[in-house]
Amino acid sequence: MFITLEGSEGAGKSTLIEHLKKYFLNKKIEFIFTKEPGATAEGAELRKILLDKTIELDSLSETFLLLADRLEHVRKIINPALEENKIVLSDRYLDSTYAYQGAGREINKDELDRFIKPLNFPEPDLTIYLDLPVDEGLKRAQGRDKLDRFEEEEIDFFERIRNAYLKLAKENSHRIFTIDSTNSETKVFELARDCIEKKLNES
Ligand code: Z5A
Repeated sequence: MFITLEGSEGAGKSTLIEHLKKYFLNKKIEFIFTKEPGATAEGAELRKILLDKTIELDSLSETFLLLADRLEHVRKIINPALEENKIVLSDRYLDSTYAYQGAGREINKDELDRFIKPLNFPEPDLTIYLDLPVDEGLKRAQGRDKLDRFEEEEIDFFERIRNAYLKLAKENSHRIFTIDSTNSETKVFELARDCIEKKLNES
């Protein structure tokens, strides 16, 4: 089963993943935890460029680097694990590209699809989207020392991203489950756990 986690700045994905890791370990459920960008050795090099705020990238160049990272990720980690029937849990995946590059960088969806579709990336069975008002997410993220290339963007960029996620969730209700991330950490975990358990029982 392929599960992805999505959300904008500071939505709480990393926090939720720590709870889910403990839950899977306790339940002795075999899983692979992974993330984008940067899960493979090659992707880690691409991640450095993508997050480096001293590097100016054209939006399409940024997209191609993210797609190269995803191709390495899918071919070297995701597909082999799915073939072994493992649960794969990825922190960000395809919806991030539609939200950040599509809505955030304002690349037309048809143009994005022209590059993405031929790559045949597998569709997640379940996507958990953590929804948070932009100002709250930025407040949470700004607790960090250094902001990366994305985190330095204006508030409108993040508003477009949130709206795009909400639209994606509406259009893909068969796989995207939205959690209100203004809930407590524990409540967010419980909602995600219940949703994953339901999906596991169905499969
Ligand atoms: N990107 C892209 O543009 N296109 C793509 O296709 C892909 C990625 C795949 C990767 O950044 C960047 O790549 C990302 C999009 C872009 N940039 N942005 N922005 P990353 O991997 O470095 O970071 P991130 O994915 O954005 O995650 P994050 O900013 O670290 O946020 P998070 O993991 O969702 O949040 P967190 O670290 O779990 O929580 C933030 C704080 O909130 C922390 O202090 C927590 O203790 C607190 N928190 C968490 N949950 C709660 C609740 N429920 N209540 C209160 N406080 C909470």
